[in-house]
Amino acid sequence: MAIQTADSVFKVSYDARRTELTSLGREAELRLAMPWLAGAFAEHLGGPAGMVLRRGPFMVAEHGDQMTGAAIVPASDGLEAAAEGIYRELLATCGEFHLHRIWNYVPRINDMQAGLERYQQFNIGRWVAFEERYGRDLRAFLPAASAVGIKGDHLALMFSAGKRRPLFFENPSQVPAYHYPPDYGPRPPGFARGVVIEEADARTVFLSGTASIEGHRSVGEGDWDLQFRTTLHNIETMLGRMGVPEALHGDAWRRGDVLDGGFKCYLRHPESLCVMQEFFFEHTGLDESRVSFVQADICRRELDLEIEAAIRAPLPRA
Ligand code: 3EB
Repeated sequence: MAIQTADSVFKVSYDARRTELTSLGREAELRLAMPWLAGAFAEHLGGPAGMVLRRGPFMVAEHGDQMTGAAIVPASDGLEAAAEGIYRELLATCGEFHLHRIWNYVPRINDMQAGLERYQQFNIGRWVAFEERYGRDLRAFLPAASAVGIKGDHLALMFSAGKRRPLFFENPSQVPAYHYPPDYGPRPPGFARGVVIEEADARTVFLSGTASIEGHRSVGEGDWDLQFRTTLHNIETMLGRMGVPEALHGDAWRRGDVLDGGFKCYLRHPESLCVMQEFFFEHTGLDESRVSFVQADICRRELDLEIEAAIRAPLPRA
């Protein structure tokens, strides 16, 4: 879970000159070449654990029912092969664990290469690896995810998996990404809109990267206000369906109705930071302590904003 705890094993940090994955005994750090803009919410995955181990290209830590890991691979050319290769390794590394959440960081995500956008190449490779592992039913195994741009030329992946099969959620006002029509690429993006993992003492809620998309169409090109409102509406729908509508209300966090976690906003244009902060804080009553902002390209050229959430919430009352 992407939750702040002192004894966490995997740390994600931003503002690195180049993307690096480092490990020192019981700790690993994924340093991302992604500009940090604002906010205090930081990701720490995992829990008190044994050692961080190397498995193929992955650094992995297991802690009870949970597994956390990350890998970086060079990806200047042929993103399709790079994605297929790293996803094949990932699915092998997970073994019997269920994938819950994957963060994908894709260099030059919107560039065209060999006649195809690099994000579309990435989607082909990811899909092929899931199909190889799960066959025709692959859609039933796709985790929550985000896929955004990163500087440099390393493809980076971070994941959270567990022994529990998650509950999967879709947004009825959006076409499931894994059913997007071929206009968006030869193979669809392989992710679920959200997952919930019910543990003994709490629930972990992963909301995938959420953008201004209705049906399968982007909404509000060039209009930050409309993109924000459409995105927020999608988030409200999803958090409602996942049983944590209160997570969008600052008051609920202050009352302790939400245990931990927060939101992360990817902004294509750093100069949109002030207006996006104002939109978010005004509409939700949340503040910098639970909402962070980074600069990243979004996987659709016309979109300027994507927002994700990782939330730990109490079990529903019986
Ligand atoms: C979308 O809804 C916007 O390719 O893993 C959001 C979350 C998006 C995850 C992915 C893409 C991904 O299609 C983009």
